[in-house]
Amino acid sequence: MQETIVHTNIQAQFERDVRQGLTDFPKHLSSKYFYDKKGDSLFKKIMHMPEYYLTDCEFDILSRYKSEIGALFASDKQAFKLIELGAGDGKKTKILLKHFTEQGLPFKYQPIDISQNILNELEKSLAKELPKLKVVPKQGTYFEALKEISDENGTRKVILFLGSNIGNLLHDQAIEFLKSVNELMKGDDLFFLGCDLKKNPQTILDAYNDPAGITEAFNKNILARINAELGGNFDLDNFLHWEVYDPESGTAKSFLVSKKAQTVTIAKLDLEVSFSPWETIHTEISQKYDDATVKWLAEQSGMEVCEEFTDKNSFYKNYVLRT
Ligand code: AVJ
Repeated sequence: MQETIVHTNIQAQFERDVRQGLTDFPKHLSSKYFYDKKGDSLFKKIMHMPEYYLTDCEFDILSRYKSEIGALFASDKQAFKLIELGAGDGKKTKILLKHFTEQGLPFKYQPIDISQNILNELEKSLAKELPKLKVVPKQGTYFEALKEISDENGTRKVILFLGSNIGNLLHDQAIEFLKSVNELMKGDDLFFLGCDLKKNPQTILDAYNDPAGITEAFNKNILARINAELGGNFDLDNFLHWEVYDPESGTAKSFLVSKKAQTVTIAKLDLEVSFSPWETIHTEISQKYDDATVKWLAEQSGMEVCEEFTDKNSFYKNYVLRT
């Protein structure tokens, strides 16, 4: 059975955020709005691009260390609930789910995602591929979902947060988020966190700047969404996708840059937005980490790093945190 979260109207929130972001200076829009049906499918394409190394690295780590990870999650063969925040298509998680099922580990799987569309697809594919697995999907944002994750008569919890999704948060927001995770965790509950690491800056820029323009389309999808859902008249060709990476802070930032002076109307918001030539809309951050920063984030949130797994190039790491 599908559990549904009672949320403050998603559409109303979208309208408020768009109005706020496009009337602020400098302008900004949140990357959480990339993910409608089109955005989900563009992100799937990104994960298959040769330049987007993150997915392959995490896939390798999980494949290589699935036994060690299983032993950690099912300590003393105790039953546990595997909760995944931002489950997506579950491609990487399925490595673990399959291995854990084969090993007869006693667990239930609770994927949480903002996209109902993605959850439905995931549930369908799991029913086919792993029919014995108990799946309890939940739709909502991480924050909403976290508030509602119940403590089922003390069953151990293992929370997955893969794909360097934490990288969309500024450190302050990440700490706030990790604190709310920590509040849920007791005893030997675990938090399994995927983090993209600092590396050659060119490798990072290439991952967010593919020549085929898939990332560009993904970034611009937020404008397409404003057009479709809020009656906007953005001409996507009048904007440039621009990526920068600061190797000191480890922050990659995405922008949409207005190629000329232009005015856009958003009918549903009764709003006119003017752009100067080369004015920016900041849309996303993709933070890159190192051990010291992850240790610091964990400590700021009342947790500690107790284990880590990396790939052969040390491009990416999965950290295990406990309270
Ligand atoms: C899904 C947030 C991890 O920041 O790397 C991919 C999204 N943006 N290409 C990332 C994304 C541009 C991705 N995360």
